[in-house]
Amino acid sequence: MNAAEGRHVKTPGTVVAQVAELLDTAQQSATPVGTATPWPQLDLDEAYASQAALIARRLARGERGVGLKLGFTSEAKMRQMGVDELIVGQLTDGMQAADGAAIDLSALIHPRVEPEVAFLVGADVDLADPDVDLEAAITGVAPGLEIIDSRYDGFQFDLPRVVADNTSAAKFVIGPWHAPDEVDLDDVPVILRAGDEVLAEGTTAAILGHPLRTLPRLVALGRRLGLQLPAGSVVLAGAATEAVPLRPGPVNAEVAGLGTVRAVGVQGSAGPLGEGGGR
Ligand code: OOG
Ligand code: MG
Repeated sequence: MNAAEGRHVKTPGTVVAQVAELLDTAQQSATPVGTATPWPQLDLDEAYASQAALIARRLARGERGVGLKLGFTSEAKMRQMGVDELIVGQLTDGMQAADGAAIDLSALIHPRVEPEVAFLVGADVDLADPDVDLEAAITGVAPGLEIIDSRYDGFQFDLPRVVADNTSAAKFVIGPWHAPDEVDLDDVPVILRAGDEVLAEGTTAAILGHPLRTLPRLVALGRRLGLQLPAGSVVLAGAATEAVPLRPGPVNAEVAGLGTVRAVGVQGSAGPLGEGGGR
């Protein structure tokens, strides 16, 4: 063994761009990247560079950035996916669905749904400012549903792969907003249901002990990566429970005191709301 072994050799930018293209195409065609696909050994910085290139492709197609999401802020999620580090992904308007909207399952590979707590950023937050206080800029708290859809076959990935894949982000839905000082986020129950059937249960304490604790972590990561949090941005703090497969039919997440957010899985292209959405 020599000292160079185990040290990461920088991956060329063209390879990083190719990874972004591969994952972007996988998402657009709802076709997973197979485990046999040759894959460069990206380190975490390169994986975030690839994520940035992936988002740049979506923005070039006319999508707009609307916020950031955290991943693996709960033990339940880390255990389920076999990873142990908090990660950040980016949200666009193309991923957002209205509360109660139909989610077209045929446009997704193997979607899973998870309950989230969402924050609304009410003012431009300068992440370059070392004294920035993101919590002070939060003007709304809401229950959220995130639909994740790994572009890798079998949801199989390591940390750089899931980061390059924009943390499996696919769709998200935000429920009713509340003023932060009117809600209690301290260890309150979180329940994911399909109709009356409970799919998963947890508490907001599963999210780093308290969802607000995600904010300084997001600031630190966002600063390192050069991300922006303009006024109006949404932040998803991370799932409080494991994710479960998204099936046809209604699904909802309830965060006690915050209310309920809903979506409906539909097979085939989503028709007008109510047509397959109402049952
Ligand atoms: C990655 C996304 C993780 C969360 O809330 O922890 C995430 C995945 O599980 O595929 O969104
Ligand atoms: Mg999530």
